[in-house]
Amino acid sequence: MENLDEIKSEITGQVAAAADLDALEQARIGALGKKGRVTEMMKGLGAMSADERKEAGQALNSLKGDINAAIDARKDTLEGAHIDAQLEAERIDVTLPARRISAGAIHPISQTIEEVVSIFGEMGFTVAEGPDIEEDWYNFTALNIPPDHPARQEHDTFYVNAIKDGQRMVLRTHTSPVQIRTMQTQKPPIRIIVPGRTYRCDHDATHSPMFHQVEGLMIDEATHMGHLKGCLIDFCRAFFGAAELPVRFRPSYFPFTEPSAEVDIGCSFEDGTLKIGGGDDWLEILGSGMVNPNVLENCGIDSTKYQGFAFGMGIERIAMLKYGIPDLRTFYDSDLRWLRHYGFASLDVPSMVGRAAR
Ligand code: 2NL
Repeated sequence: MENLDEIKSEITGQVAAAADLDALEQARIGALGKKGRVTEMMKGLGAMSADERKEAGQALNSLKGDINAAIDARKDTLEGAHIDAQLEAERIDVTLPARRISAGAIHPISQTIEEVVSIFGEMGFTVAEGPDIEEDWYNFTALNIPPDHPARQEHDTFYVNAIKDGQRMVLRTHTSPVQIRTMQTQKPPIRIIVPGRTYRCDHDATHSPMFHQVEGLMIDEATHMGHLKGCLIDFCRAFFGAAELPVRFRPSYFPFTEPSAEVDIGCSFEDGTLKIGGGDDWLEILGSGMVNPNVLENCGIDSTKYQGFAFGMGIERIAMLKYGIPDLRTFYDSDLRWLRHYGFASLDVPSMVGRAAR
């Protein structure tokens, strides 16, 4: 037999010199693999006498054990080095300042619509929506405004090129057409709240060609003026957050309601600044009335069996009053500094509660 000590130092030398796990595996195969050096020597044992075999077998087994021990030790070292290298490569500096998160803000118009819808939602109203481009009949005629009615001029209507049934289509001048569509398709009792964009050809400090309205409609067999008053008084007090807010109903006229009433809330002007609640002044908040029987009949509802009330308000106006926004035009400027000032946080991010991030 060859000199086992020399073989051992040669192989353990290769093992110790293996630069990575692949090289180590090659060294193992070279010694202990199917055709490895030590394996080949094991094969020679069969040709020996019993005494020789015993001695050589023990020596070879001991050599095998030493080589395996050297491989295991080298493997531990290489794996440790691999993990150290990985830790070094993936090191992160946790002391670096975090990236800035710029949070968006809810526009005051959206916030105000949300508030109105939620107050009427608690009273059992559900939201209804409809198209911005309407047929003349839904915007005017069904609402008891016939073609020659003077109210048509007051509405400063935008006409569009599209024509349906010989009639020019219009940009809706109020959200009432949605109530008309609802009355045509749903059976009473009806309780809906209708937020949306509306359009009138008018542009100055207090008018925008596009603005927002919320209208409401309730129809049932025994709905009366008392329901209208209770519902709208509760709304005004909830919206302005004043339980004792004075609310006044002032006779008015709309073609689509009879009787009609404008709703005012109590306020005062001290040193030119408006204070809502108390005082000896009044501020108009919304228009309302009992739905004109002609309107019910136009929608196929039996006006001898059903009656109801309706109301409408301008969102920009009530948002300006509640949040102290002085200029209507700023709603549509898309000025981010304005939005950061008047906008609302969408999430309760600890440093931004109640307002947009600065
Ligand atoms: C206002 C006044 C109002 C209505 C809207 C309405 C709708 C139907 C039937 C009857 Cl379908 N009425 N809407 C009624 C009274 C007043 O709005 O000043 N809006 C800004």
